[in-house]
Parts: sequence; C-alpha cells; structure tokens
Amino acid sequence: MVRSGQNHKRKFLRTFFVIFSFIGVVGCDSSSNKPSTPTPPSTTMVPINTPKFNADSAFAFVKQQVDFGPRIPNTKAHVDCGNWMVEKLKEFADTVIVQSFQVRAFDGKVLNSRNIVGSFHPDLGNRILLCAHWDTRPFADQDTQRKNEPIDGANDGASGVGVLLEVARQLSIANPNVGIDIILFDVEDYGQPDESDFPTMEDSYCLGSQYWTKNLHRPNYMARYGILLDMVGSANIQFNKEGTSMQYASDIVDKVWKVAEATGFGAHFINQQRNGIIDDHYYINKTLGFKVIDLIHFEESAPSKFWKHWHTHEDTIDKIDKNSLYVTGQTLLEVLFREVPL
Ligand code: AHN
Ligand code: ZN
Repeated sequence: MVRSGQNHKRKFLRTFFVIFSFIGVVGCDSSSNKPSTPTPPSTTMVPINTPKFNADSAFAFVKQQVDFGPRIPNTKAHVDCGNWMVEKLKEFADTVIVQSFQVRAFDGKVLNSRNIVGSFHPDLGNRILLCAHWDTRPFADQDTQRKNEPIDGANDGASGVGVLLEVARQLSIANPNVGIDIILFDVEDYGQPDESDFPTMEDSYCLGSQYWTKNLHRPNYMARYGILLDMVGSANIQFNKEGTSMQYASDIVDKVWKVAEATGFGAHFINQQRNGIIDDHYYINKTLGFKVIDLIHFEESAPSKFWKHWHTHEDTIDKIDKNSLYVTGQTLLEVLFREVPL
C-alpha cells in the first residue's frame, strides 16, 4: 500500500512536471515577455535535415560541359562553357565573382583563363570552400594513340564541376549554418607531359589555383577548411586518404571519412593512405593559412596512380556513374549540414 501510494504520488508529480514544462515550452515559443532560460546548444539534439543530392541533375551538368567540346583555354568551347557556368552559378549563388587572367604555359602559349567563384552567404565569417577544376587537358599523353589530341574530360574536370553545380542548386533551396564558396579553377590540366621537348617548367599544373592563391577574389579571404573534387565520376568510386591531404589536413580527412561512414558510404572511403599528389589543394595548403583535402579516385590496378582512363581518349561521358556522383555529392551535403554555427 505504501509503495503504491508513493507510486501514485510520483505519477502525480510526473504529470505535474510534464504539464508544467509543456506550459514552459509553449510560453517560450509564443514569445511572452517573461525571460526564459536559454537552453544550452546540444549537437545530439540538433536534427540534421540534409537535402537529398540529385544525381540525375549532377549528371546533366556533367554532360552539358562535355557537349561543349574539350574546354581548352583559347577555344570557343572553353569560352562558351565558362559563360554557361557563370550563368548557372548566378542562378544558384548569392554572389558570383569572375577572375579573368592570362598565364603562360610550359609551351610558351599565353592562355586566357577564368576562375569562377560562387558564394553563399558572403557575409558570414564561418566559411567552407568547395572546389574543382573545369578546364580540359589538351593532350592524351597517357594514351597509346592520338596522344596530341584533346580528351573529352568527362571525369577529369567535368565530374567535379557537375557535383558542385548540383550542390550549388541544393544550397539555393536550403541553407546550412556556414557560408560556402564554390571555386571552379581554370588551367589545372595544361601541365607539361613527361615526354616533352620544351625545357622543364616547375609547377606547370594548377596554374589557375596558383594564380588565385596570389590574387584572392576577396582580400584576406579565409575559409575554415576546403574540399577539392577531382575525378569523382567513375564507376565504383574509391577515395583513399591522399598523402598531401594527410600531410596538411588529416583532421579534415578524418572528419569527412567519419561523415561518409555515418551516411553509409564507408565502402567508398577507404581507410588507406596513398602517395601525396600535386593538385589544386597543394598550392592552397602550401600558400594560405587553411587546410584543403583532395577527394580523388585511386585505383590499385591502374598503370597511372589514378583512374585507369586518366588522360586518355577513354575519359568519356559513358564512363560517368551516377551513383559515384551521388556518393560524392551527398557526402559533401552531409558535411556542410552537420556544421554548427561558430
Ligand atoms: C599531377 O599529375 C602532377 N597531378 C595530377 C593532377 C591532375 C591532373 N588531376 C587531374 N588531372
Ligand atoms: Zn587531368
């Protein structure tokens, strides 16, 4: 009896407190004048409402670029594709800055180039950089045939940009807690081939990102960290922990790998380190004060260190796998929407 009496009392108290706290909550929500105790922010209580990345849309953005033809500086396809990307980013982003410049390549040619920057919430100090290169390599030096002819660059170039344009479209609909800058770098892939009659030029790849590190689109630009996409569209995408990313930004690698695992993509984000490579992220890590990782496909069996069709005429639209675009794009969105305000 005593027990049940105590139970009864407890139940009454519980009911009383439930009603009381309910009134408390309603009171807060209906913006009464009573001062309310602020609830401490809790990461576990924050619902994550990550938008769903649309792989069909991303694929269409990849195909559109390839349909312009190889995006080689000083060609019509390059100008047309650049204009199209500027229009797309103007549709999705809050501001778009186009950085036009000229650089001299290893072969002495002066290349008319453009880095394109789309920003979301440019007012926020808490920023994340997403980037990819958009130009196409003018030769197929890893092929056995037609080595001097340009490649389509469906994977090498267009895939990363396609994913970022779809991320931009998603960000035009829903906002994460951070500001975002999407930079499409030009002239990444005009690097000197291994067999070349020209005198050796140091740092001949990544001319657009090198230019940007010395001529930021906004003075003193700073991001909390950055993620570079390179060749993210091939079937059964495999991201390894790339060496340069590990050297400069292993905490960001770990963060992205954890998010990918939690999203169910663990099979695509391999817990194995690979050799460091020179890519756009290298120049940002080396020159500026923030960390950038490279999400790039590695293949054990490939003769090159990368994708088996890297810098060959096989880099065509039929090799682009929508699921790989999805894995990459959804992981990016999950990373962005899990960020809490600073
Ligand atoms: C080098 O081969 C030095 N870097 C690879 C960067 C690259 C070229 N990514 C795509 N194409
Ligand atoms: Zn390339």
